[in-house]
Amino acid sequence: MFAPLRESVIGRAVNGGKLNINVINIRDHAENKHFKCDDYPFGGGAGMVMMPQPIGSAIEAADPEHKAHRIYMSPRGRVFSQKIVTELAAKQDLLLLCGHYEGVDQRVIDMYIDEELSIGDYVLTGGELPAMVVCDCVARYVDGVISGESLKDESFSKGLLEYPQYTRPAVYKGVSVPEVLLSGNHAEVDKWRLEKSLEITKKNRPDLLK
Ligand code: 4G1
Repeated sequence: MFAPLRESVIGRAVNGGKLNINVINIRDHAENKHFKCDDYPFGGGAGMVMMPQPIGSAIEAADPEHKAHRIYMSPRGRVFSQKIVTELAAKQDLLLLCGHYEGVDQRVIDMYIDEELSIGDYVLTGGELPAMVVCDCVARYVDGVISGESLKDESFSKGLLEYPQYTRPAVYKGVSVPEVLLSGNHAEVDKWRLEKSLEITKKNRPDLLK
């Protein structure tokens, strides 16, 4: 499931030794004959719950001295944001637990987890994609993963959605790039970009303007 983290920007950073991503299969820590990791919920109801033993053993093996900030990816968590990315980027080690089925036994959350994070309000089959979202966002802040310039640019435009971007050719299928971008007038370009940012933000994310 975590193959995407071996590709592109994050993959290159991993291969270049800038950061380590250690993927652990809970099943490898199951102490029962068939490596079973799920069971029926006490109290009844639909679906299955992840058993505490394989998860507890996996966490104790991965982080025996509780050096990592331990996160359970869960729809019950506080909602992930760029603010939280910068918080997490300050930590030396993160451990991300992913649920499946109806989630994990509450006792492993109470015993092992520091906080719960959600990437948003929709139903998923598991916490793996959310964990990859957190990895991708936080990895960008690890030294040497991307240029410091790219990180600076985000705080610059903070609060507004981004303006439209264009590259060569100046005419594509008969459609020209906005004239101002070819003018060489940097003050006019900045003014146009701010106008576009405001227009797009007003239309799609009026909440950001309040
Ligand atoms: C009730 C969404 C259940 C889902 C209400 C964002 C979703 C982990 C996330 C669910 C998950 C809503 C997330 C739901 C997630 C156990 C395994 C929980 C998958 C699971 C709105 C299924 N951010 N969802 N339940 O999706 O793990 O982090």
